[in-house]
Amino acid sequence: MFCVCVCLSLFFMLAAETRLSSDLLFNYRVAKRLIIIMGKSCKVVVCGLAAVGKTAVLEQLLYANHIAGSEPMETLEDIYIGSIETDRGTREQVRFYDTRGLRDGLEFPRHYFSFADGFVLVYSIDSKESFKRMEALKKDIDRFRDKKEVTIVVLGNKLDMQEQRSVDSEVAQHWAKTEKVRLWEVSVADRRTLIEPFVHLASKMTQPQSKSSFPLSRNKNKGSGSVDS
Ligand SMILES: Nc1nc2c(ncn2[C@@H]2O[C@H](COP(=O)(O)OP(=O)(O)O)[C@@H](O)[C@H]2O)c(=O)[nH]1
Ligand SMILES: [Mg+2]
Repeated sequence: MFCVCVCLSLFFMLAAETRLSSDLLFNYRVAKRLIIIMGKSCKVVVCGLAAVGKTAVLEQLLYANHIAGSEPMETLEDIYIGSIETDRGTREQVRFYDTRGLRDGLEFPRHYFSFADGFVLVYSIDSKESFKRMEALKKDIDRFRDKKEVTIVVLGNKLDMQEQRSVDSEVAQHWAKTEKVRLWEVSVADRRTLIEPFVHLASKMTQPQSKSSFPLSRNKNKGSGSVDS
C-alpha cells in the first residue's frame, strides 16, 4: 500500500512538473485569470491548414512584431486578448483562440464549433490545399454550430507571394459570395491589410441588435494587443 502511495505521489509530482514547465499551459492559465478579471468578451477561433500564417496574423495584428518568413513555431492553442475599435467607434474586447494548424488526418476539434462567436478562416494564396481545407472548415461550421449566429471572415494570406499564387483571387471571391462571407487577401508583411477584416469582424459580432453585443478593452495571454480602425 505504502509503495502504491509513493508511486502515485511521484507520478502526480512528475505530471505537475511537466505541466508547470509548459509555457503554453502557463500562458493559458494567465489568460484564463485575465479573462476572469476582465469579464465577458467575444470568442473568435482562428483556424486553417498548418503554416498558412494564423499565428503570424495575430502577432502582427496585435503587436506588429512578426517578420514574415521567420522561423515558424508550432501552435497547440494560444489565447490572445485584443481590443478592437469598431466602425461604430466603440472598443470591443475579443478573445482569439489560435488553434493548432491542421494537417492530413487531423480533424478540427468539434468543441470549437459550438463555443465560438466568430471564426477567422485562414488559407494561403500559394496553396490550393489550404483553400480546400478552409472550404471544408466552413462546411463544418455550418453543420456543427448549433444554430448559433456566428460571424465568419476569411483571409487569403501571403498576398506578398504573388509569384507563387495558386488560388485565383476571383474564384475565391466568388466562393465567398456564394457562402455569404467576407474574404480579404492579406499579407502579414503589410499590417494595414489586416485591419479591415478584424474591424469588420468585431463590428459584426457586437452590433447592437445582436445578442452578443457589449462594450469592451485589450490583452492576450502572452500580453495584450490593440487595433484601431
Ligand atoms: N511571406 C509571407 N510569409 C508569411 C506570411 N504569414 C505568415 N508567414 C510565414 O509562414 C510561416 C508559418 O506561419 P505561422 O503563423 O506559424 O503559421 P500557422 O501554422 O498557420 O500558425 C512563418 O514562417 C511565417 O513567418 C505572409 O503574409 N507572407
Ligand atoms: Mg500557429
